[in-house]
Amino acid sequence: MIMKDKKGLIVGVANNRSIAYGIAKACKEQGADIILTYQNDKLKKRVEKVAEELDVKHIYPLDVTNEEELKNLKESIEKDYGKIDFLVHSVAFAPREALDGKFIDTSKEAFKIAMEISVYSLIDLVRTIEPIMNDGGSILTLTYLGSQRYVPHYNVMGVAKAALEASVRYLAVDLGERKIRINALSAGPIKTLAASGIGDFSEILKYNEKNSPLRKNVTIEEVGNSAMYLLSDLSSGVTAEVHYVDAGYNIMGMPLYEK
Ligand code: 0WD
Repeated sequence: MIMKDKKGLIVGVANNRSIAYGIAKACKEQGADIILTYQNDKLKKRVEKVAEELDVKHIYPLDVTNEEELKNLKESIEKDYGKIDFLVHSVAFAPREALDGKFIDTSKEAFKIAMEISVYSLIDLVRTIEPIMNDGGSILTLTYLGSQRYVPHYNVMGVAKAALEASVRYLAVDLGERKIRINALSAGPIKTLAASGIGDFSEILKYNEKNSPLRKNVTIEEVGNSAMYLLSDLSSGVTAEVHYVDAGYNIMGMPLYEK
């Protein structure tokens, strides 16, 4: 049991198709004790279902833009669990109109929202939770190739993910003093609630399946297993890294074609 005696907070489960659910399940299967949050009352029921399945004792409300909820979360975890060993940030959002059409038309408002929810939330969450993490703990956030390359419709979210990956590097130095590690996992496209907001997402899925070295799309189980490695002591020498779990798609310089 790779995660035996480890306790961890996983933020970003919306339902049982979420990447965060795949991560929670993989960690649970390896013996971890999981703590979950729900964004709002609309999502609470679905998170409760996941909690029941994964034997999660407590779920707490957390909208990452709500400082009061964040403060309460830290206090509740400290009271109910004591110190924890790992933290997963699997949250992103941009207004729908910014994920379609041209990047040049991104409004200042959409830019601010995308940066606040998808990037600043990591810094805020890490600063708040770090005092209740054990030395040698591990933190993981979720990113996407759109941070490095042009991907149709990803637009402002690509810019946010670039800022997220840079934040991981800066946080890694601050956290390294306590041997706490932080990494980003860059997942290939997966059909989830968040992904359904991206224009023509099914085309992106088809293209990746056809053109990745493994000729397939990845599953939340595959992402979950790789995430579990990064959250476990098996990766104790790894920090500030962006790890691709995308069936190899990121190395392609040209689409595959049939002769
Ligand atoms: O193809 C994909 N699905 C990929 C997703 C490829 C590569 C990376 N990712 C990233 C996403 O950008 C995100 O950072 O993985 C992370 C998780 O996304 P997901 O699993 O694809 O999507 P989903 O199941 O919808 O979970 C994201 C959740 C939200 O769901 P909705 O769809 O309702 O926005 O993030 C949470 C929420 O539960 N979330 C928030 N949580 C707290 N406070 C907030 C907020 N303000 N906003 C969104």
